[in-house]
Amino acid sequence: MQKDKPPIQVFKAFDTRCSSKSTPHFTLLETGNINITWLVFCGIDGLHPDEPDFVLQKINSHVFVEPKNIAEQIHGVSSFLESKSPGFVPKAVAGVTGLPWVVDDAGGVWKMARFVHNTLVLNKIRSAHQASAIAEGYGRFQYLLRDFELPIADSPVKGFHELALQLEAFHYLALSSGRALEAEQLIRQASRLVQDWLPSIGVDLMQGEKKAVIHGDCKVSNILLSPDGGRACAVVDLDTVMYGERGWDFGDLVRSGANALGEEDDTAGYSHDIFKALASGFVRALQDVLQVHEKEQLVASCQYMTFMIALRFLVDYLNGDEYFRVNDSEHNLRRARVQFALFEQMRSFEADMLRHVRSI
Ligand code: GN1
Ligand code: MG
Repeated sequence: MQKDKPPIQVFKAFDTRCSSKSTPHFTLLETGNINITWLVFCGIDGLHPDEPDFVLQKINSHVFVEPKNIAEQIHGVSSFLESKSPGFVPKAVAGVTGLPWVVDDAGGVWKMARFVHNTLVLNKIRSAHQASAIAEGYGRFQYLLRDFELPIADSPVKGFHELALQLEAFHYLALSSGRALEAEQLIRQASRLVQDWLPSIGVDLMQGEKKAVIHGDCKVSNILLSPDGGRACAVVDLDTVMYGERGWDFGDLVRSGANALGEEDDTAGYSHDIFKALASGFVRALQDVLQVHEKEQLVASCQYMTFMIALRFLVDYLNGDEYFRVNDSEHNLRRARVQFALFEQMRSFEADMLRHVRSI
């Protein structure tokens, strides 16, 4: 990870209320697999002197090939949400030029938002109580955006959450990658699933009608909870807001939240109690807009999204770790193994999952 401090002129090119005399202090946030994120302390908030004032990010232009679109989308979405539900997403900070981004001397595109104070961020869900708060947060996010027209209609990443491109890359790399031998077992497992399981997944999930505005990255840690964990205060990381299927968000949330071990462990630990709380919270928040076929798809979405992320990690491993940030050369392989294990665990709970969703 690039650890050089952000150029001071980048920060100064944002329209902040920081006095030009105060020297900002930057701390690298070691989370996130794509962008480089810095917490900025410049002492403008007397009420929270120990917390940062801003979150400054360099957008990864290898992944987001139109980085300015990402910043523009976030500004549009956050100002709309601010008018509907103040504080529910971080306030985006524009550049002094009035544009929602700042470009550094090397052409890198940066964005910035206000830090949201006094919240709790989890990487793993510990109770049904937390699960329902997190799921309601994502459900509410989709609900508030139900009639919103996105400023940028294109996907933030080409084919994001559609399996076709991943499958194409997988089939090619399984035959050509110099790392295929090390990943032999997972390649065999994925190939078998493509034959035996994939046909059970409808085309609508694979390609998407893409009518709903979704968050696109419903990790547990992208919801900021109240300090007691009982309420979602804010939703962060709006990089991937796009048109998609409501179930894509739900499936992503379940694969992130209903795994008691988290995605960086050596194996997975599906928790059906957490699943139940996530499903109830999500459906409750969306009950006025969730169509019958969308509700029916929720369980298949969990398998679909878990398989897809498993495949994305595997493809990236085979491709020499070009996409996700890794700590070592086996990192993506381990991540893929965890997601495939979670996928298999979820399949064995399919009937119970369906029964629960139908009972909500
Ligand atoms: C990436 O960087 P981060 O953590 O916000 C990825 C998500 C994955 C996630 C897995 C644009 O998100 O799709 O689910 O890693 N974001 C992109 O941890 O690919
Ligand atoms: Mg993200």
